[in-house]
Amino acid sequence: MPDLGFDPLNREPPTTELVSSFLTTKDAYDRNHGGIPEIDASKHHVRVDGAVENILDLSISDLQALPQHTVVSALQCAGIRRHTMRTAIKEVQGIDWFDGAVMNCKWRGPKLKDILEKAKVTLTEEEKGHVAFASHVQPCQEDEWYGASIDLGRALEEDKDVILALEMNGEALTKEHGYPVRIVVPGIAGARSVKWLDRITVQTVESSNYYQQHDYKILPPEAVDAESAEKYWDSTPALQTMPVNSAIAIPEPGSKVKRSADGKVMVKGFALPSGDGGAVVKVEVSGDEGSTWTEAEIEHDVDESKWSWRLWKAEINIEAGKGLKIYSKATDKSGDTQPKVSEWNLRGVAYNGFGESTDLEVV
Ligand SMILES: Nc1nc2c(c(=O)[nH]1)N[C@H]1C(S)=C(S)[C@@H](COP(=O)(O)O)O[C@H]1N2
Ligand SMILES: [Mo]
Repeated sequence: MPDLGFDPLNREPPTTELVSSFLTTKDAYDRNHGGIPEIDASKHHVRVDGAVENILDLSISDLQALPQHTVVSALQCAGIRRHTMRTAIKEVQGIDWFDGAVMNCKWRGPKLKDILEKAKVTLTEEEKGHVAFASHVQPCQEDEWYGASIDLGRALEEDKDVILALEMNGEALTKEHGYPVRIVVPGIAGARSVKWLDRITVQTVESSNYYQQHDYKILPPEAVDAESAEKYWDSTPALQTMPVNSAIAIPEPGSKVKRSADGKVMVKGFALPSGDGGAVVKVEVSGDEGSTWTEAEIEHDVDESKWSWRLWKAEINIEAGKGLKIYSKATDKSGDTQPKVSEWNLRGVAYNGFGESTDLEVV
């Protein structure tokens, strides 16, 4: 395992800031397993190979010359809300992410589908292929390179909107977020949206990279520590689609909240659709541990899409007191909704129990 000799950049913004704008144009979370490279875009290439008739070697200007697509999509770390899983259930392994490991951005670049059509994939549908993405520009903590893969079927489906993003919110990607090119796979755990992309390979197996094989999986509950997890990694599928989710940004946990004259409190947050479920259509909020729910008002935005988050707000009735809790619960178009608590797993990924703000003092 490479010893990087430094700690990669991993941080998230406060959720109060996140919900201040529909598009996350500043201060998006950072998740890195290695360093952040300085890449000269004029020398950067993406090689497309594997089970294809035509091997391609695409420069950034080649990518810019292809038809460009704009996709507004949330991108979230699989570990988002891990803090709630470890505090609500029991200890897990991984960075202690709160609710802010998500950004909602306008991505732009060529479609992966168009590139694979140029390369002419030779696998048939029955062969159930995979498309592997890789970045070899620098080593990571657990592997010499970073890689991930998704199903070939998803890559080829027009309306899954998988793109090679050159831009984020109308500007070239920043180096932190993958300049000059990253994959963006809407609806899928952020781990598969490979930054500083330099290779796309069509193959019959998943990416062999550590982060596809030995991380980012919902291990069964029998895996309780690193040792007992070992025998489950190979048989557990790689995490792909993310579950419907929501989080409360305001009031912040631990804060003192003053009710209005008629006993109400304003609650604000965001909600994320499940990987294939279509947009979030309903958000409910409860100030009495889930006995009664108030439907939140979903704020609409010109840029919203089936992959984007929804910001919401609700005025709820709540009794005065200490140590109080507010819950949120989102439902998407296909009816996917959040359970009160979702199943514990060792790596604390894909937590989607009710959104919560705890330890509130309401006066
Ligand atoms: N090359 C590379 N790509 C990567 C990663 C990485 O460490 N290296 N981290 C992945 C993970 S786990 C996530 S959640 C997202 C984070 O993207 P961001 O840093 O732009 O927020 O990038 C993904 N792509
Ligand atoms: Mo991640």
